[in-house]
Amino acid sequence: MRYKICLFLLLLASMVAKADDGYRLWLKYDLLKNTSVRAQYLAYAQYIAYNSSDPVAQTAVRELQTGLQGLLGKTIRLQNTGSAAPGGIALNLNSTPIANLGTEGYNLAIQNGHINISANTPSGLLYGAFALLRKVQTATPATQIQGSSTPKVQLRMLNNWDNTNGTIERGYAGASLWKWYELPENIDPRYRDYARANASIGINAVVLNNVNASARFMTREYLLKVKALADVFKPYGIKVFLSVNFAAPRILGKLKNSDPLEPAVRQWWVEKAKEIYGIIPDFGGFLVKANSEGEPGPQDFGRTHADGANMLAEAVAPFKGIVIWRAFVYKADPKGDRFKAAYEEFKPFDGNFLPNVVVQVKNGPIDFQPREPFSPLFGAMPKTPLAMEFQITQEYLGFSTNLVYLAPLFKECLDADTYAKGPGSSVAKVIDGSLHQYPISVMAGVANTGSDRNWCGHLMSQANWYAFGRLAWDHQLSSASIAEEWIKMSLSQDATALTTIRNIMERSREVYVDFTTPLGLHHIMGQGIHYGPEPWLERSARPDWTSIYYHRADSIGLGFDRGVNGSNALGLYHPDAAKAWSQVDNCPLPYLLWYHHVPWAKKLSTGRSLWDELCTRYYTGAEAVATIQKEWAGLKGKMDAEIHADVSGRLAAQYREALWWRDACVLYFQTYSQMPIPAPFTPPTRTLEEIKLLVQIYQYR
Ligand code: GCW
Repeated sequence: MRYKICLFLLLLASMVAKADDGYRLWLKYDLLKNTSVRAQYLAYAQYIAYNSSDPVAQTAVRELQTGLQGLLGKTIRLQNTGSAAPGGIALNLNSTPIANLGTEGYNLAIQNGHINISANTPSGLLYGAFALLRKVQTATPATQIQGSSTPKVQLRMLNNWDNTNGTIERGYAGASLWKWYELPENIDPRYRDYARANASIGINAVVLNNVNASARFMTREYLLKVKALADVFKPYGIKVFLSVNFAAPRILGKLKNSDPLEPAVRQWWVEKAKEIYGIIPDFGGFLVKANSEGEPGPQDFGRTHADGANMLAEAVAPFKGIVIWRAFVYKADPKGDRFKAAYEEFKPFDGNFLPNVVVQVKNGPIDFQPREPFSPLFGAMPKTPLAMEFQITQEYLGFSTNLVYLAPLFKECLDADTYAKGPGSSVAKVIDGSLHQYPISVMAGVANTGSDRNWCGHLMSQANWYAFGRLAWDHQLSSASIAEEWIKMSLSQDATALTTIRNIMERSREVYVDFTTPLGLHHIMGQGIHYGPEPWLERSARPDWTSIYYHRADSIGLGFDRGVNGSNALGLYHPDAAKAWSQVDNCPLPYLLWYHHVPWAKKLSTGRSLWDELCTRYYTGAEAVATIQKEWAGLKGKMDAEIHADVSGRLAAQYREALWWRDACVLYFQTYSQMPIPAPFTPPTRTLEEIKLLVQIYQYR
């Protein structure tokens, strides 16, 4: 009897162990199912040789050994020599640097019967090791691994919006990973797992705390905690940065103000920088949100963004630190156009920043909407390195109930043409520094990680973290190829599953746009929480936090006129870029209501009136979620059951939300258009009042 119970428990344990909770992300390293490819790599699995004892190189060795042992099902011995005997893998730090590999690139080659991973630096070896692992994981034939790769952007960075109390601003995957109260003494093993996940996709910089920053991070007490994290990240090639509160000299230093031209204030920062670098010698620098949404800044004292940024830049310059100054600024002006705010405040300072200042610009002119045109600042600041700020966390994209693959959104912005130096001046070329020869290049993503067991809340949102890293490394990768890699490593290598999931991912963002903000609508979501529809929002603490400010619906039509007769935000772009959007008749439909106030009855290129097209998008968008649900249901048995069930549940929730959006928006805009819901769609069964009440349950305030 006892024996039977034991057997039963063992069986149960093995079943439990089998269920996948998503913790391992894309780094599962389960035995490679493709036996022929596995055999190809087994031919190189006798040893891993290395010639560097640097901690980062040692990480590469350890990761490669752990990963390959799992994937190939074989113990692999380590060898501390540069041996090039056949049958193994050599991690080889070049004794003479190879020019085209730069400081972080790597080369993979098969030579004399062994795989050779070579690089000029330990970080290069680490990225080479992860690249080889990726090839094995995705069952790439060994004959196809050769080649080199170098990152296009220098700092590939996550911005965590984590607070000292353990919450995360706009975080939808649990609490902060950083346990401030336990640090620096206790090191949660998750810190290391976070670092390895980042390193595996090429991320080499992390801002730990929210840009709405507590001054506390500048205290010695907290800096020691930060050092503890930096020590965990360093062997993974990751540098730590902090967001700073501009008023820290007043708050912590008891100075009378934080005026950047005040000598005592400048001295306070000089001393602070010395203290920080004394504790964390390879500290990266500061990220600053100043004079934005109530945060303190130089303008509080009649000074400029350049005055503020340069003061901090001077303080960190002796230590090779940098200052990343955010351009996310806008003033409450009912007559103005928020679209133009960042451009108007920053463009005049081009050329006035010190060389170690980077200005970080959100991808679009407003705020991480499901679709935005690229910010007009890209291409307009040739003398100031501009960093890209993408948002990986889905603040306006349905939190962690919605499946939205963001690589198409990132690519759309990166591939857009600014025409700054003629055709082909893409945003990507601005960001990677090649267009204007910026000395520093940065791509940042606001992180979607948290304490949820699967890190990202929605399992499919792991793909957004992954895609961000891959694109920061190489913005020329296609969103489909990134999706494929991720699916093969995270979900399934079954050919039909792969195609189905990739197709779902590739269209998911467009589906989300259709059922929330089609045709260029924007910023009509629930106030404050930014969840669910609230197009009827008329009053708020600021006019530019309402919905009516953006959609401008009236009895004539819908949309924001940003042309010459309107706000003329279009005039901020290079004329060749603006040309594509400036005429209502040939403005691409995804951007139509961003730039034009269009009559309800106006015939669009689809042959339908604006009103009919709007309804069509809301209805087909919502139904597309139902289709995705069905397709996903068909994948049962093709992947881990727990993961499949979790995504199914979230898709069902997404469909419920899609119906809210559809009903809320068509009923609300109908009060202006006064037109019927076109066939074949049936009008919502609930009233506008009913949907308002329903949605209000979520708009806690
Ligand atoms: O997207 C908005 C968010 C704020 C955020 C701000 C910013 C950190 O709603 O929560 O604050 O942007 O980017 O500074």
